[in-house]
Amino acid sequence: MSLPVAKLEEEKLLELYRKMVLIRRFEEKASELRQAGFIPGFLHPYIGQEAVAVGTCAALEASDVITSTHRGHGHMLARGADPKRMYAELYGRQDGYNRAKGGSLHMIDTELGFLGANGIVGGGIPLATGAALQLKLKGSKGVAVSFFGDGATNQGSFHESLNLASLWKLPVIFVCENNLYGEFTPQDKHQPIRDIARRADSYAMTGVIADGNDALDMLRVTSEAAGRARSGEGPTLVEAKTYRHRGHYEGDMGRYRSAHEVEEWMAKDPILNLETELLQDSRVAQQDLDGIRNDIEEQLDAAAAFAEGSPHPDPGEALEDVFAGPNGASSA
Ligand SMILES: Cc1ncc(C[n+]2csc(CCOP(=O)(O)OP(=O)(O)O)c2C)c(N)n1
Ligand SMILES: [Mg+2]
Repeated sequence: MSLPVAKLEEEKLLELYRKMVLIRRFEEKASELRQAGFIPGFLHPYIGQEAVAVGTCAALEASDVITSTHRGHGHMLARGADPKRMYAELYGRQDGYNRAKGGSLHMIDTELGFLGANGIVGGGIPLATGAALQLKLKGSKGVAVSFFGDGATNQGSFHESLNLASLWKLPVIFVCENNLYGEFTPQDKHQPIRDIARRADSYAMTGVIADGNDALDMLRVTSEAAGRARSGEGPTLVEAKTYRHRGHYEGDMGRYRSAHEVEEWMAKDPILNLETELLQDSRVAQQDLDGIRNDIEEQLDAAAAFAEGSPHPDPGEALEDVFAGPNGASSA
């Protein structure tokens, strides 16, 4: 059951809406820019899953930290990242978040508490667990959140992290985005259970199923989990049931999914659903929503222009900020 819309102030509701539309349009535009040849490499679009990142991050404090996945743009934007510097990173330019050394799969901004996208499936889970240990040892009330997919819950890193986090009562929230597929493999062909939240039982921690297409439900569940974590009660495993609208990566046509299944989930579009709910309740006017959408278009046009105008990095910097150089020499 989600939070009743009536319980949230308009400003907060519109902020949830704005962030979800920002992610959706950022990703759609990134896809166009990639097709037009501006962005090299792989992109894994987050379209369809926006409510998970936005609802979860809305429950966090600025001092909390998150770890992400190969499908990480949505998490980073939900955390408040600047689309200009994100596009510049995707373009491989000097003004990108990591001066073009992170790219889509390893973009990071520790100042935002965004401890990185991660090309290693399940790789962010022990990082968040370690960050939670640090927060606990420092005596802070901070919380670490790890986002990961259904496929990642078959990795050893998931099980090892949940085990220690529960044993040491670490302030961490494990958010599994169950979008029903690991790459091209449906969930019933890669694991013998449907409800991943059940895996919490093995580690004596709270497991919760949430509607991953409902930002308000994600906000409610995360607020409760963060409350437990901050008061020393340890970790929670949240399973967000959701769906990616597009293929695994840009260019994958997703032909392994039935048209019926895709249609069913398209009808549960998290942005359209929030929009309908807001308008039905007359909490906001259509023109408020249109205004938000127009601002986002302008912001993203400016961001793409910024990326295009940013210089390519100097090839002489290639060995800076890396841990191993030629002959094993460290330049860090
Ligand atoms: C350790 C590791 N194994 C395999 C891969 C290849 N790979 C990339 S994404 C992916 C599927 C991950 O599925 P899931 O965790 O459900 O995330 P989703 O793509 O659905 O968001 C795989 C197997 C990888 N990047 N890292
Ligand atoms: Mg998946």
